[in-house]
Amino acid sequence: MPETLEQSAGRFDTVLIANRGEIAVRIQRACRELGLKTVAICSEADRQAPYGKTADSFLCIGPSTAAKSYLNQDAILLAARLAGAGAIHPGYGFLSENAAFADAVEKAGLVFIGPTASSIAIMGDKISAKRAMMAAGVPCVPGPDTALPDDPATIERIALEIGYPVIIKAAGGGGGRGMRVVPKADVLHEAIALTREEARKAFGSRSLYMEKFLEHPRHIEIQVICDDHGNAVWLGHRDCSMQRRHQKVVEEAPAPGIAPDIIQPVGLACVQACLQIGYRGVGTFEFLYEDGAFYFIEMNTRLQVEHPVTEMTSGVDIVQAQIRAAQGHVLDLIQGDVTCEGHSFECRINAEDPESFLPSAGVVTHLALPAGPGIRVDTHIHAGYKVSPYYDSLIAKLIVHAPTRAEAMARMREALAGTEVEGISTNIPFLRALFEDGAFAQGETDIHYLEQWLKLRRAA
Ligand code: MV4
Repeated sequence: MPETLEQSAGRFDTVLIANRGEIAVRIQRACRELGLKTVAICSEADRQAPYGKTADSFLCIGPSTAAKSYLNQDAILLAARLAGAGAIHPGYGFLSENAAFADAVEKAGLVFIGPTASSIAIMGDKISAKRAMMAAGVPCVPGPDTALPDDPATIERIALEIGYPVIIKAAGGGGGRGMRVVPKADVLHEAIALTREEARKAFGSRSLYMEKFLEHPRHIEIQVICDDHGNAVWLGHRDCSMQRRHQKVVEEAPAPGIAPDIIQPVGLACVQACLQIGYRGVGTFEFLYEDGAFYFIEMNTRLQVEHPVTEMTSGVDIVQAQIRAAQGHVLDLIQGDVTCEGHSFECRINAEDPESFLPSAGVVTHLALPAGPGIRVDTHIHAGYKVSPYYDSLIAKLIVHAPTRAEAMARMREALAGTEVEGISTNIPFLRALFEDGAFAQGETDIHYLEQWLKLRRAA
C-alpha cells in the first residue's frame, strides 16, 4: 500500500545545526520544541559556546578559520554521521546557499533543511532567477532576462532601450557584490569590461546582465513558506532599507506606508512563482520599491537574519515551519489563515567600533538585556562570553512588537535603554540615536538614508 503523506513525513529525529552564534541558539530551540534531538558543531574558537552545552551532542569540527570549520563540507558530513543526525540545518551565511553542499547532504542520505539544490542553483544565478520570476509574472526591474552579449553595438542598443542610468550586474553576484552603475553612454564599455573582470575573478563566471538603475528605492522583501505538496503562502513584507554597505542594521515588518491592495498582487505572484519552480521551505523575495511600484531583484533561499520581525507580526514560527516542511509535512496553514498584526522592529547589535565599524573582539564583562511585553532578544552571549574576531560581528538581535509603528518605536527606545554591554564596543549608542531620528520615525527613508545620516552626524 502507498504511504499517506503523514506516514512519509517525519523523515528524521536528529538535526545537526551547521552554524554558530545566535542562529544556532534559535534553531536549537525550534528543534527541541518539535521534539527533535540536536547536534551542535563548533570551531576551536567557539568551544565555550552556550549552545554546545544544551545540545544533545557537541562536536568540534575544525580550526577557528571558517574555511576550515563552518565551511568544511566533509567535516560537517562526518560529524552528522558520527552523531547520528538525519538532517542538517545550515542557518544563514556559511553553506546555507551552496547548491553543491545541499546536493552532497542529500547524496549522503541526509535531509538538507532548505530548498532543493536545483532551486538554490537557479536563484544563485541572478539571470536565471530573473527569468523564472518574469515567467511567473513577478514584476522585475526593466532589462533583459538574458546575459549581455559581447557585441558592443548590441550592448549599446540594450542600454538605450532601457534608458540611462543603467546598472551592470554579475550573474554570480548578489547582495551588493559585482555591480556597477553606468550614468551615461560614454562610460558603458569601460564599466562592462571592469565588471566582467571582477565577476570572472570573484565568481568564476563572466556572465553579466543589465537593468534600469533605480536611484532612490526602498528595499522591501516578501517572506514565503512552501511545502513539498504544492502548497505555499506569503507571510507579509519587511522593510530592510536601513543598511550600511549592504549590511542591514534595522529591519521592520510591515514595510511602512504600503497599502495592502498594492502589495497583495506582488505577494500572490511570489506564491505563484514558488509553485511554478517547485520551491520547498522558506524563502525571501527581494524587491526594490520606487514611486509606488515593485521590482524583483533577487531571491534568498535561506532563513534570514531578520525572520523574527515576520514571526512577531504573523505569529508563525518560521524556523519550525521550515523544519516541518523539510520533514515532508503538509503546510499547516493556508493563505486565509495568515493575518499580520501590529508592527515589529529588529535592531542588529554588533560588536564593532562606533567610529570605524571594525569588529571589536574581547570579553563581555557585563551584560543587561531588556525584557517585558513585546520584547524579544535572540542571542548566544552572556557575561563572560568571549567575542572572537573570526566571524560576523552580530552578537544579539533586539526585537520588539507593538500595536502600531509609533508604539513599536517607543518600545525599541525603551529596550535599547535597557541594554548594557560592557567590555567590548557595540553599535548600541548609534542605534539609540537612530531611533530618535525624525525622518525614520516618519517612515520616509530609502536605501541611501543611513549612509547619508552617518555622514551628516560625523560632520556635526
Ligand atoms: C539595484 C539598485 C538600483 N537599481 N538594482 C544592491 C544589493 C543587491 N541585492 C542589489 N542592489 C541594488 N540593486 C537596480 N536596478 C540598487 C541596489 C542597492 C541596494 C539594494 C538594496 C539595499 C541596499 C542597496 C544599497 C545600494 C544599492
